Amino acid sequence: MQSATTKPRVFSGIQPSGGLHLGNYLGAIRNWVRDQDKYDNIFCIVDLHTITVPQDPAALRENTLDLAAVYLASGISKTQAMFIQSHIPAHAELAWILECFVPMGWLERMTQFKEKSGRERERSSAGLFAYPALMAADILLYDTRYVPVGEDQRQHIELTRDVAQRMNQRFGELFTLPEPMIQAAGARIMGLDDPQKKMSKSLAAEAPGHAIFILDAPEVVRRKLARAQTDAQPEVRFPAGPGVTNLLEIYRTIQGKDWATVEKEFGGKSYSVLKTAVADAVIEALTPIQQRYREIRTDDAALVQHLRGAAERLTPTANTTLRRVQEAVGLR
Ligand code: ATP
Ligand code: LTN
Repeated sequence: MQSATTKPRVFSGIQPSGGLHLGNYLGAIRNWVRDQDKYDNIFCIVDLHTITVPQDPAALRENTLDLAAVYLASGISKTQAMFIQSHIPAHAELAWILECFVPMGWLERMTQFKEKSGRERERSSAGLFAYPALMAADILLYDTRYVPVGEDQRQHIELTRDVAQRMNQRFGELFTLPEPMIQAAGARIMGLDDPQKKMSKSLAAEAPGHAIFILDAPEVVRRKLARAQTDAQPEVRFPAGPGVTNLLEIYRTIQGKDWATVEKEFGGKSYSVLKTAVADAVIEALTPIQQRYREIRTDDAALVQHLRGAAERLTPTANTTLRRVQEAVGLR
């Protein structure tokens, strides 16, 4: 099925599982803002996925609104569809049907489940196990062509394609097959405390100096950068070690400069000069986002109304797909 516009449909799912960090911004959100006019986008805040691991209810509510506000503040246009997954019941309904067509063996092979359940497998929720079927439902409900994800989610997109193909073979053309859209050379920002590890929400929860959050105040940004790991050299020299390379990568990505330019700019300079320049660049990039974020969060009712409105507009599309599937399997 074709969407109403001729632009390809893109579905992005983001978990409201905690504060977004500089890696999320430079590696993902900024690119989505830049490319938003090329696609027919759906931005989904996947709260049903987030409860597959224990959450504090008040924090989940707060993180959900925060995520929506940060997206808008970062420049995602209000004309783009952005909604909360649990506001459209068809996601959970289609997920159930898909679960009945996904063999346990496929789910057991999922790397994310193995990693997240770890040694607590017996105690982890059935929802965590079935997570990929819900993700498949998100994508398939809207006849999605492309799904922007990190490399770690490729396996879930494969499973989505596999279950869609399996049902298409059995019942006729029910679903459009989606493709992953993986950034060829997106910035890969590393942890400030350990530049061998990718900056991530989960590591940030354990180590306060690991990540700069999009909503960090300027003095917090400066403090975290002042403590960031550098090299064991007296000044910036090339080839630089991972810590200095990461700081230069942050600076370079924000400023849109190439490597040769930043090497000339910082070669022979002290680490404190470098760190001050990085802090200035980060603060300059984040300050307008934070200002808009604060404005948006002064009116939560309007934000919720915006999200509800998008869900209402998308519901007929989601329900059309759901009905098609229900009829095919004999539920209507
Ligand atoms: P978690 O720790 O829960 O896995 P995360 O911080 O790694 O979370 P995701 O929610 O998995 O972030 O990713 C959201 C988006 O941000 C994805 O498109 C992902 O590729 C991108 N992203 C995440 N971390 C980085 C990073 N360090 N550098 C660049 N892009 C990143
Ligand atoms: N599993 C994804 C989040 C996610 C998603 C989706 C991404 C849920 N549903 C649909 C793309 C499309 C993650 O953890 N990043």
